[in-house]
Amino acid sequence: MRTPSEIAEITPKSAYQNRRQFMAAAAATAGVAAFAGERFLRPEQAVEAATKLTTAKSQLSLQGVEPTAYKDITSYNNFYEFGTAKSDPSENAQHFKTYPWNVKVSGLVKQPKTFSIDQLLKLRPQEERIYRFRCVEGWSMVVPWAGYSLSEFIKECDPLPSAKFVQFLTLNDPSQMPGMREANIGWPYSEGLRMDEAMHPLTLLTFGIYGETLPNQDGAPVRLIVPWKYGFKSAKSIAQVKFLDKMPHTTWNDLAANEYGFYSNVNPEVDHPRWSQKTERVIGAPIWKQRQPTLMFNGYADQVASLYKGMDLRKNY
Ligand SMILES: Nc1nc2c(c(=O)[nH]1)N[C@H]1C(S)=C(S)[C@@H](COP(=O)(O)O)O[C@H]1N2
Ligand SMILES: [Mo]
Repeated sequence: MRTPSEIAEITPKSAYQNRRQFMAAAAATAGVAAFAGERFLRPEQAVEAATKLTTAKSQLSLQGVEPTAYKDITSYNNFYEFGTAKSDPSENAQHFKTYPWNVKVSGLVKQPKTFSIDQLLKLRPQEERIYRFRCVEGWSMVVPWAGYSLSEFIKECDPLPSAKFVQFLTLNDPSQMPGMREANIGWPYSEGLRMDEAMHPLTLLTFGIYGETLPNQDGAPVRLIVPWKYGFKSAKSIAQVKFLDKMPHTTWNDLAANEYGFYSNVNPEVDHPRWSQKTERVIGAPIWKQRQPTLMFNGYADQVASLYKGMDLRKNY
């Protein structure tokens, strides 16, 4: 997804790896075993084990579709706070602290509120939602998410009638997220939805995959999933939710407005300026099934097309 101008601003991976080697060497000098790397530098941060989630089946799941392997979902990631390569998040997010965790709700609400992750996890019964997932870069997966409709959470937030948009902000903690210092992006990661999109039952407040809590690299402890939109709309590791009367600024739109719009509905008819969106590469599929046609609204047209009635989807990309 990197635009030409950003590439210059993002430290090359080799330089980043050199810095890690340097840190390990510095630790050795300080009398700490170098072979253990950063793990030894931060002994207080244990790797969180995944916890089982009890989920009910949902009518909104895809039927008769084979989900992508757990290994692929958890090792081929975009999470720039932990680096820009697909393998960076699974390598660099291992010590990310996702408990305790709070989500702060503010803006156009009856009164600001803070929800702990424990409150959020049990606010509504967890459902398994098997959804298609399509990244704007042209690859796709099928993921068995766990969560409940974002609308259920929004009802608990008591937004005012003047709220027309909702913004999601990722945790802003460069001390834990090494990629934030490498990539020159206006952190924290910001995304947003129109209120009717946010209230649509398919929009999922997401806590898990494959019946377990989210691995850090997939956006633990809570993220958004909007299955008919390109993946970058689905903000990870959400720490703040704001209700607004105006469209919020969003990270990828700030970086390249001509390439990444606010709506970002999956649409095979509207190409990205630098590549076609007509087909997608299916991650983990056998070679003869690796390319498939991209579907309008990622296959969810029957459910969501009415949200955009009368809108020019070429202008509102
Ligand atoms: N905070 C944050 N959220 C993010 C991103 C990111 O870099 N930072 N990347 C987005 C993009 S481009 C995609 S495709 C999905 C990837 O989710 P996955 O790694 O769980 O497949 O997360 C989205 N959410
Ligand atoms: Mo993406």
